[in-house]
Amino acid sequence: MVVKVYGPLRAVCPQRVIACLLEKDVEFEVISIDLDSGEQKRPEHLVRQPFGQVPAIEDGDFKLFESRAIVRYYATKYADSGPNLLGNTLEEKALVDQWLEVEAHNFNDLVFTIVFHVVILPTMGGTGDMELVNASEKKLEKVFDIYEDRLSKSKYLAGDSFTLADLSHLPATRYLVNEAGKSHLVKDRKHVNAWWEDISSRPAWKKLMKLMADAYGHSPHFGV
Ligand SMILES: N[C@@H](CCC(=O)N[C@@H](CS)C(=O)NCC(=O)O)C(=O)O
Repeated sequence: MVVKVYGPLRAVCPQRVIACLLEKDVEFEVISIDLDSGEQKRPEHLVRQPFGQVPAIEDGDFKLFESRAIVRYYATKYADSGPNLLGNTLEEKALVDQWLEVEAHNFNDLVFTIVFHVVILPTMGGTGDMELVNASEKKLEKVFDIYEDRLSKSKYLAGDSFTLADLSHLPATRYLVNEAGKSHLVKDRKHVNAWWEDISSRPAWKKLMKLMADAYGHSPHFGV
């Protein structure tokens, strides 16, 4: 059964799901939802995602939305094939959950604010609020300091192996580093930088980058 991922491919939240499907070698197709024209708010899509956002998936008769719930679902469903993205013991699994929560509640919104005001708004003809960007960057510096400390003690966020906790950071960090010109936040921190180099070199992530390049060339436009 080919998994249907309602995208678009360029958006951060669908990329979280696609990165997981590629890690697990699960066949999928991306059905692009046009965020620019507001297709995500139309009744046909609200049936899939009642909050009018992407991603949503259909896997046979099973439907699910919320990107982090979807990656947990596939990491569990295909626990025995491909890399173990969930941790082995109860404690390892709890650490994966802990860092997934950190990504969702301490990291994601700050990155979104920066990318929105530096990349998206100007593309739409608006002017970004640089005071807000600077304030968000200061807060994000502190979050990255905590990551630096953590990653000085363990190779990946939840322990010795790559898990959903790391995977979940890939799409937004790429926008921050590559599109918003904030690579110093990563590069200035030895362990965060090594972690980023490692996780963004994974074959599954490179496959996703190739899909992006094939679809959009070198200018993926915004997609957070
Ligand atoms: N918590 C949701 C957030 C979904 C979300 O923010 N999606 C963005 C794209 S990354 C979106 O649909 N933006 C368009 C909109 O909100 O109208 C998830 O992780 O699935």
